[in-house]
Amino acid sequence: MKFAELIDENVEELAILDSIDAGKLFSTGKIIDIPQAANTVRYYAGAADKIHGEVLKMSREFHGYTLREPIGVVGHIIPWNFPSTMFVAKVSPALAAGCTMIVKPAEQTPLSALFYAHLAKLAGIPDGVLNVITGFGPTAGGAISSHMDIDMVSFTGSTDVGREIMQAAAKSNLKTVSLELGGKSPLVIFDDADVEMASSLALIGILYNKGEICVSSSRVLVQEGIYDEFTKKLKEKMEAWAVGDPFDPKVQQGPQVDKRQFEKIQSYIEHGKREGATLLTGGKPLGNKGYYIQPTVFADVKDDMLIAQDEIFGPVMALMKFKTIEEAIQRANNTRYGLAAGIITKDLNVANTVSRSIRAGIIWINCYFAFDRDCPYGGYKQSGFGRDFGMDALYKYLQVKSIATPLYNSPW
Ligand code: TXE
Repeated sequence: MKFAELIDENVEELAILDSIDAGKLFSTGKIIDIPQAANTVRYYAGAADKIHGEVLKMSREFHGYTLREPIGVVGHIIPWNFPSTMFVAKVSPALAAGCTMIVKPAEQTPLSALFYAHLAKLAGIPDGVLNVITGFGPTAGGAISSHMDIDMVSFTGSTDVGREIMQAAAKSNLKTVSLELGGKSPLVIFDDADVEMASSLALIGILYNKGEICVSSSRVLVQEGIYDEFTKKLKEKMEAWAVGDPFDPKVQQGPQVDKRQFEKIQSYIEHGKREGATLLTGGKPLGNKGYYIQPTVFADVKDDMLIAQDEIFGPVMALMKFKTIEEAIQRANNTRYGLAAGIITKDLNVANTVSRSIRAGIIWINCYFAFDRDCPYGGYKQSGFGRDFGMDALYKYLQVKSIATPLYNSPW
């Protein structure tokens, strides 16, 4: 609770650090990321004294019960796109579970992690419990995933690195692994949707945090009856979107995190053009200084195009037209990922059918990005396994011990 209080007292500093490091909007850091980080810490602080096992219904001769014990030493390897959110999402349930831990922030964004460690110390968390080690992936991250004395690694990042971490865990001490990986999330918009609302959700879904968010709505499937009207509105809104200095309160999109990401996004844009998708808007860097990219939409995207299959992690949307609900479900699932999905419809039957048919860990109906500290967050398929947030995240840092004792005289 004290740690959460200190985060609240340092909202501006933390938001500034994340903006400097990642190009994130200072305003959203100050209003959303950092206050929510404090609330997440508070949520798990409240859970810390509510961890208990069960009394077992063993055969009549035994009294049996389970204990939930901390899994041990945890290595958290986190990415750069939400440095504060990721830090607290990993650290606070592990602390509540009674684990000790080492956090390795991404090399692009180490500053807020170091500041959180400082605040944790001020809050009275004993030395050695919460440790932060900065460094690069293959060296510092690799040392964590292959370490013989680390009991678990909790990772958020790319699918390729997730694979490497699993291999390192298997080759070392078989540590428990939790992976939150990439996504290519569909937003499915049906004919009965309010086009104004649907186009705004699609816009935010791809442009929030400059598209550097694993649950971005990077594939937008629109039913044919409203496709033309939707496309027109979306284009207008995209072209009015303000890109620039993340400290300017009027700006809605800052620069991409670094040169590598900036170049990766551009190479996908070039791919989209070569693959024959229609460039509806954007498609170029913005200005000649800094890693800014125009909000970009490709229309007429086919499922097998690279821009429909790979995680671009930037402000680039793949727009598709569909006819029937069956086609929408089949195409929404036509991806190796399974992190999130959105559905926009007024028809409850359609919403229920589609939400149960899409293989993804989070489904948003008539909304998008409905995050909450109480809402488990994680993937199906190659988006990984294990959950952050909610009580599921607490349980992943705990292991179950069964204890049995004869109830009366020993049966043997
Ligand atoms: O991620 P990496 P990168 C996706 C997104 C992005 C792509 C590449 O598509 O364009 O990944 O980003 C550490 N052993 N996501 O290269 O490399 C690294 O130091 C152990 C999706 O930045 O996965 C950092 O701390 N650790 C994603 C963390 O892993 C290693 C968020 C993430 O970096 C390591 C970020 C290794 N061998 C990128 N190599 C999401 N799911 O939100 C790197 N790391």
